[in-house]
Amino acid sequence: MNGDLTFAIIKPNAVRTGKSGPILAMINEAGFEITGLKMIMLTTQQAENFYDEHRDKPFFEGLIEFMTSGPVIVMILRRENAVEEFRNLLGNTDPEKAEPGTIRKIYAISVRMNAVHGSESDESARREADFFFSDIERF
Ligand code: IDP
Ligand code: MG
Repeated sequence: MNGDLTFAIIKPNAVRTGKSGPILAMINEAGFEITGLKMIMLTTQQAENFYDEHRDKPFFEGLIEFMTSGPVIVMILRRENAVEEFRNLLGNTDPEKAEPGTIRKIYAISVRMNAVHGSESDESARREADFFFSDIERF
């Protein structure tokens, strides 16, 4: 059975351009409950640890530079089959390949600046939520 928790980040390009509100509305309208939320500035070390699996990729350095370029909004989201449903709402990593109506199709400005992160598995959702939220910051 799939879990009911996922973890998301509204990335710097979307926060900077005032898209947080419309993105949060899309998330709520898609049936997700927000059970943790805060705006933070990632340190380089936090961003590198968060994206550890991509350390050897050619885009890693640019990704870390981007993710630390301005405030982000980190969130814990709940709904049935959360990880898969949220990835469906996000659309493809590359906005040119994303389906119409998905968050990335609407708000991404490039593959790197693709507006929102969503966990890829129940295991990474737990790891990522624990990375950013203490017990008393979850509701
Ligand atoms: P995902 O966010 O859809 O799970 P991943 O492959 O896990 O995609 O990549 C993590 C993030 O790294 C992407 O969301 C995007 O911001 C960035 N990224 C991935 N591939 C590229 C690329 O080819 N060029 C630039 N940035 C990339
Ligand atoms: Mg990923």
